[in-house]
Amino acid sequence: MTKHGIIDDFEAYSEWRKQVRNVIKKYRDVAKAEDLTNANSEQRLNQIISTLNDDKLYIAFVAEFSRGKSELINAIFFSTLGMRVLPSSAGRTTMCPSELLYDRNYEPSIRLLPIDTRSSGTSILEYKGMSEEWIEYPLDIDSPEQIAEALKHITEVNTVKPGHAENLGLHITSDEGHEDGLHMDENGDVEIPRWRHAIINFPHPLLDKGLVILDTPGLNALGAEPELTLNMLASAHGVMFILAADTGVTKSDLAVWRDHINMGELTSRAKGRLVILNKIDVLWDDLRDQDEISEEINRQVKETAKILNVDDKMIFPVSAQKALTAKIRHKNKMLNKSRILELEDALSDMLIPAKRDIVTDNVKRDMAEMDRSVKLVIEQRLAGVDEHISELAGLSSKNAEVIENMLLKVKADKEHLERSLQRFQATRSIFTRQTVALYQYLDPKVMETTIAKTRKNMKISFTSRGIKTAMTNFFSSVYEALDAASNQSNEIKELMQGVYSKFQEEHGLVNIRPGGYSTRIYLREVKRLEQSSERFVKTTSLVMLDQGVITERFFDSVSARIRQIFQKANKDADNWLKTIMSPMEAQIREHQIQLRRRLESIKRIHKASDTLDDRLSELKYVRDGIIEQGNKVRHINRKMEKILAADEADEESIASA
Ligand SMILES: Nc1nc2c(ncn2[C@@H]2O[C@H](COP(=O)(O)OP(=O)(O)OP(=O)(O)O)[C@@H](O)[C@H]2O)c(=O)[nH]1
Ligand SMILES: [Mg+2]
Repeated sequence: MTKHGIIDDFEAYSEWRKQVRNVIKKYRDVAKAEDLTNANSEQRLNQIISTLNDDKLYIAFVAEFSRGKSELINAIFFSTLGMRVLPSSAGRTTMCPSELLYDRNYEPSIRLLPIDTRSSGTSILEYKGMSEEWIEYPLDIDSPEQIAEALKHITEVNTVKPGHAENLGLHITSDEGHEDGLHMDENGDVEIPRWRHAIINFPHPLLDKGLVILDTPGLNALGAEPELTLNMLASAHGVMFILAADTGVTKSDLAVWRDHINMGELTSRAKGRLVILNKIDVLWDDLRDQDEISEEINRQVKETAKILNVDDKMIFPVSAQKALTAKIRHKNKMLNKSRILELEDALSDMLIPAKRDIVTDNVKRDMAEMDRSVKLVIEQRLAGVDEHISELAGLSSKNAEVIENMLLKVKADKEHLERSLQRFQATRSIFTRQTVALYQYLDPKVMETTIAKTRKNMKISFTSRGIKTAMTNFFSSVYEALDAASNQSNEIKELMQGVYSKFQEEHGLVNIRPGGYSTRIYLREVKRLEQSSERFVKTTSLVMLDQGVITERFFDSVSARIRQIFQKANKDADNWLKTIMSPMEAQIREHQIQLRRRLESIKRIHKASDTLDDRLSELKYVRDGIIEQGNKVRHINRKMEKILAADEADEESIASA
């Protein structure tokens, strides 16, 4: 088979994801048809399916201006449009961070968030939920020219007085030699971006399958919009850092690398980064032979690797511009020479298997939990029928007295269960009380108050030290809330464990141990934010004119992230509380059904309306049905395992099986 490019690999990955989704759907349908699920577990299964549906792969392109980020995106992803769609030109071009994605629920369009929204203290993330704040222009998907024209909006600027720029937290540099920052012109005006953020909704096949591309402006937007670094870059699966062969590694390239990409311990996902040495075509020289040129490129790669302190293999020399031309004009030789294919392979080798692993792990974990409770129900059904069979088989004759005794025993069992159920209802109210407390600790609204308080404290303390204290206090409150939630969830778990074991003891139900709720992942995320904040306080100098505004913007994005974490923690707690209750409820329901069935059948024998043999053969028939249920579930599970374990080469054989 030929070597796959990123486009083929990504298609194969989405095809695989579709298979995983389908097999889970099948599981859900079978389990439902066999009455092995309840409202909660169905909801959980649907959730797993919808997570697989909106599974996204984020790739961000980051660099100083004019290194060729936009051109590279055009070359890798958009050459099929037959032209350059993302604006790419000398000097500063992309003026606002631009997300390229596709959401079928919306018409193709470019949506732009005005720059003045920066003064509102509301994050981009939050604005995403307020469609009326964005200016929208439609895209005509049949006309690449119209698309290219509409995308030019991302290059737009406003000319304003410096005071206005400062109020928006945009940094003005007086140092002319400095590449980043805004400069004043001879009239004392500055050019600032017109837009704060752009979302391009475009039905490209890869975007449709969940790829999201983030093109960033070189114009120190990362510094100005901390949300990009804290949120979008931190959660990206891949970050591409671009350098240009004609400029080498400049001071400001290094600053971008150090501040936003190579953040050491802050980004544990070190493998999701690639360094691209673009514009190698400037080294193509007709007077030199191919070997000499390669040697020169290698030399630059080595030097770059040394400066950045990374492995040579992490650096990919390419020519984005030649690659785009070669792809559009179908020039194979030039395409090879552009070396873009090596980069595309590396990109997909790095991202797609990692993404598959994450999906596989999540599905395995979620489905194992689901499967345990389904199997418990089957086990219990089987045990119930078996008990019933041996009970009846023990009756050698229709001795009226024996049958009468049996009837009394089953009745007593049933009453016992009903009494336990009443107790269970009483526990339920304790349970509810405790869950309310848990929700309270994780309440995003409570966090809102803490955020507001911190913001106020920061406003009145303009020293680094004061800001540092406000931040430290803020993080302490966050940790406190998470700790309290953790303790509360342990209490709930213990309560439920007590209820479970009592039921097991008294009614011989299958042994289930409730799972726990862990705040570990949120703590890790908060820790990461805290580290970024510490770095921020340390590196933000007091010399900056607009430090107050910058700090505020920074805190806006920290708090937006915290808000997100609490929303997630809250939702997870909700799910956990459901999973902790539902196996218990499922078992009790099964137990009730069985007792009723036993009572019924003994009554019928008692009234001599049924013979013992009839009842026994009926029960054996029921038993076979239960075994068949187990087989069906096992069969789907095996299929799921096979799909999850398959590597790319096996895929077609599974798809056709
Ligand atoms: N020679 C050469 N020029 C390139 C290459 N890639 C991009 N360029 C040129 O470099 C300039 C900047 O390219 P852009 O794609 O706009 O760069 P960018 O990194 O997106 O820049 P900003 O949007 O300003 O941050 C344009 O004039 C491109 O034509 C390349 O591979 N070779
Ligand atoms: Mg650009």
